[in-house]
Amino acid sequence: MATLKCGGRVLDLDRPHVMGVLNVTPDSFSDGGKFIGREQAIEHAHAMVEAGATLLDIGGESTRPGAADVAVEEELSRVIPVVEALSGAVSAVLSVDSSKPEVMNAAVEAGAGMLNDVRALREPGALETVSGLDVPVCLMHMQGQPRTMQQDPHYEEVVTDVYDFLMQRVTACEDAGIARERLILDPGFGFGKSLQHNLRLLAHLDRFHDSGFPLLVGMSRKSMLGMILDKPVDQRLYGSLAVASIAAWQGAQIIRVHDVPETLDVLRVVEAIRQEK
Ligand code: 7PJ
Repeated sequence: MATLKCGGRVLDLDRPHVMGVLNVTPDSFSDGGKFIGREQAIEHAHAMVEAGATLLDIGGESTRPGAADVAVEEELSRVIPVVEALSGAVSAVLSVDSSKPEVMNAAVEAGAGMLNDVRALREPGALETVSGLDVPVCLMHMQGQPRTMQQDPHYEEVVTDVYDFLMQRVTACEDAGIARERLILDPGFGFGKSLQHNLRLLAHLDRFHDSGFPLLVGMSRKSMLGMILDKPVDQRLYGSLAVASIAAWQGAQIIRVHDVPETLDVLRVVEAIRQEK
């Protein structure tokens, strides 16, 4: 059985998992800062775990296209109290979505069992910091920086380019003393990618799965769905479920979503079919 050791918890990687998004930012695009209040965030976290989320991804820095940078003190004050309140109180693995070494350190100290870095540990000090922590880390591909990444994304061949980037980050991690067994990969849907880039990556996700690393994907409510459907963010549930099922079918083990119970139904059905492959 393939497993992932997340601090005190062990995740069975032979089946797909739902990671519930818990934003503690005032400007996150898809829930409009609805869960910015600490009490509300914690309440929402409990609801997602009760609905079956086995991971929660707690983020205090909005990485939506055009979003402003957040100072480290501000990010710490948004994220750490929520991790402290949930650690020990919920059965889910607590993941913290951050690129800042200070936040990563404090998060694991407060009980986080996983780190999620949209910059794939490219910030100064991030590799060294994670090397000293004993939790898995998700390495995500992003071209450019959130503020400008959607202006003119460009690839020679998007699947190969993203794959090669992730393998380079795997090597950088190993060189820094981070064991392969701690690494999770994510092609980074929507991060410096056109609609066609995103669709090609999803259509060829099995290539990433073939690398042998656990795969995390996040497409929930994203603008790639808005572009296909011509619908605003609050009307992208069915589109989100469609892409979740296509990712799970190709072996993605962690699906990062806003709509937990709906996605769980989809994953159960996909998994039942996959058993017969
Ligand atoms: C992702 C993420 C993603 C990983 C966000 C949003 C934007 N982390 N953080 N993968 N997206 N690993 O939720 O729409 O796709 S923030």
